[in-house]
Amino acid sequence: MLIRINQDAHPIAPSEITPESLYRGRRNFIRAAGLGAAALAVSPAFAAAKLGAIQKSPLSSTEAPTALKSVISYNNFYEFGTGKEDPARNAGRFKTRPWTVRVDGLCAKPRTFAIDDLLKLAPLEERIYRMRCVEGWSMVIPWNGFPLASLLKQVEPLGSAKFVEFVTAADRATMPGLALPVLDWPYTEGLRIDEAMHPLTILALGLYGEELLAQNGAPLRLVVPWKYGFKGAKSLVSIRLTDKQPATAWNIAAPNEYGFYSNVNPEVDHPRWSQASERRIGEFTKRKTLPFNGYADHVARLYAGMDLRKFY
Ligand SMILES: Nc1nc2c(c(=O)[nH]1)N[C@H]1C(S)=C(S)[C@@H](COP(=O)(O)O)O[C@H]1N2
Ligand SMILES: [Mo]
Repeated sequence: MLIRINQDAHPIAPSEITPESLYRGRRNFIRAAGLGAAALAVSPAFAAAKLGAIQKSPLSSTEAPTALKSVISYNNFYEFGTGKEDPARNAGRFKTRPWTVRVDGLCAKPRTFAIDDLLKLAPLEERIYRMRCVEGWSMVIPWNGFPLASLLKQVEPLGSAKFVEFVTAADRATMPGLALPVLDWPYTEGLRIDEAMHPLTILALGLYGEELLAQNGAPLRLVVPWKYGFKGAKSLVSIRLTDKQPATAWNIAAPNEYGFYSNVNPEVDHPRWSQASERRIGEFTKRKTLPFNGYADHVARLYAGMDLRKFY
């Protein structure tokens, strides 16, 4: 069962965590053993390719990144099922190439980008970000990507563009979770334009120096580190500039639980989960959750004068 690396029960004991070197070694072994497309297809964890040159960023956290094994096996991606291990297990038929993302709406130069266009658009950076899920767990993930602003500038947003809407893939043939009526598919998300243009907001194409695996939102996903994880829409197909606040899939599903802003706020509990503390995957004692997930110095000013209990 060499290729089934996603079967561990969580929480993960430190002793169970596979160091990255071992993960790479195992993958190289599988390649060397000549296992073909069929073997790779059942385990998207082994389909990733190494990314090119990656620049370090002063916006990275200095905290220790969560073990790669946890990052790729403990996921929320309901299009592949609602269990934490479902995405890694069920994403094997999902195709991430060829892939295009449409960027349009209120802009002068709407355009469809292929993944290779995106890779030429801006230098890839490493952004080590704290990530916090509304369910009460957190990770530190070394994303590889570039500011969303670099992409938006290419299409020349009009002054009337006040929001950005994100729409993600919804392919019934390869995403078994779409058969479940949990969300109003496709998964959609939104940001205010100033949030979208903020330097912390990135599009990620990889993590740990390799292309994203399907379970993490390949081939590209949004990452907004001061907001709850569900803002980070995976496997994006469309980015649209609008003048109205976009509807979001979680807000449609449960408006009293998920607001448009979704800023990490230890003082505003989710109706079912306290947001005051969190469990960092790989650790046992809980940590206190920080306002804006620790990014207050960067982003608190975006919300000056707003009642963040009302705009949750
Ligand atoms: N398309 C899509 N994007 C999604 C989700 C999803 O179910 N579908 N889940 C969200 C939630 S709740 C979280 S916490 C993060 C998890 O990202 P990760 O699995 O890469 O850590 O993805 C977010 N993006
Ligand atoms: Mo989440």
